[in-house]
Amino acid sequence: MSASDGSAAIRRPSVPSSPVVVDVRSVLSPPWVAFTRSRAVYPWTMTDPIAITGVLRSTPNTVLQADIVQQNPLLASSLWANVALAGLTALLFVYMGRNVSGERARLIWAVTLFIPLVSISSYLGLLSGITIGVIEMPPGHPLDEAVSQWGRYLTWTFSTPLILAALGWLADVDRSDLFSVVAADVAMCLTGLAAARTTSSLTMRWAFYALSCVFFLVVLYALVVTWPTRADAAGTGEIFGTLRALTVVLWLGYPIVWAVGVEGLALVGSVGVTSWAYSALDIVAKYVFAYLLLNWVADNEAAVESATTGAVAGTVADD
Ligand code: RET
Repeated sequence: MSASDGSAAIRRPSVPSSPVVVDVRSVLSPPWVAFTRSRAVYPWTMTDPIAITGVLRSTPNTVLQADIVQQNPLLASSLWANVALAGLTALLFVYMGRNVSGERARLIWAVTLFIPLVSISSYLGLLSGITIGVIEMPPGHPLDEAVSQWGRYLTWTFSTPLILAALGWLADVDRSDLFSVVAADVAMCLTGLAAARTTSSLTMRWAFYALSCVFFLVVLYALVVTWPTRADAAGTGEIFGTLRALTVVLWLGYPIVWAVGVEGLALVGSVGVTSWAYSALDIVAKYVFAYLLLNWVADNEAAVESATTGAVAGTVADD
């Protein structure tokens, strides 16, 4: 599938043409052409702006990387929408938390507030070009090159533990259980990052992907099997059930987007569409999730405070 937003990464032609040597400066006019060098490019890359940016990928310059975003309105809008929403959500959470006074409720509130704050940093990293880049795909991948938003996987290492900590404290799971699940979650994000950054071999990319899925299963097992019992015992079963359903369904969307998007099978060849898919998942998995949680905590502070304090105090809650 080719992108309608003009952002498709470059699909390998079935019959490769011979490379021709051109001076890239002769086909580009913006100021950053000053950084470019003459090099071999393939004729099919000459019409695609992202392809031309790809030609420049060897220049280690975040100005060029930021151009990847600026030249692609669909990609840029998927990032700016999240910066705006995360900002509004953070302000709303500060307001909603103004009357929360119990220690446990405040802990959940603080963790929840950090979810949009981490998100703003993540999206600004992508917008500024620090955590985005064009990478060459290994032989066998349907695309020659693709825009990798590797900063997403990196910052999930910080945001997803916050979500799990909030859920774990709500369900009053014990500290060792919470630690194991968060460790599996961090491993899931880092192996996902490794999958995205591996350019040497397609098999290795999918091996990292598979490993990440194994860690993901550990997280899912806790959310679906072990934590609900704890939440019932803590008296938070109902809200935990709602948030768990939201989390499980939405989190399953991320590996699916990876698999069908530009970094995986490239069934969706547009980086803008792939980015919007992640951004849409983020909006519900983070801001809607956090809003529901905080709203419930603000209205049910007594129930939160009366729960046993397994995770917070390091003791095991009664089943
Ligand atoms: C990857 C690819 C490798 C396989 C798996 C993945 C799972 C990612 C998940 C991400 C959740 C992110 C959230 C972010 C909020 O800030 C890394 C896409 C299993 C589940 C909720």
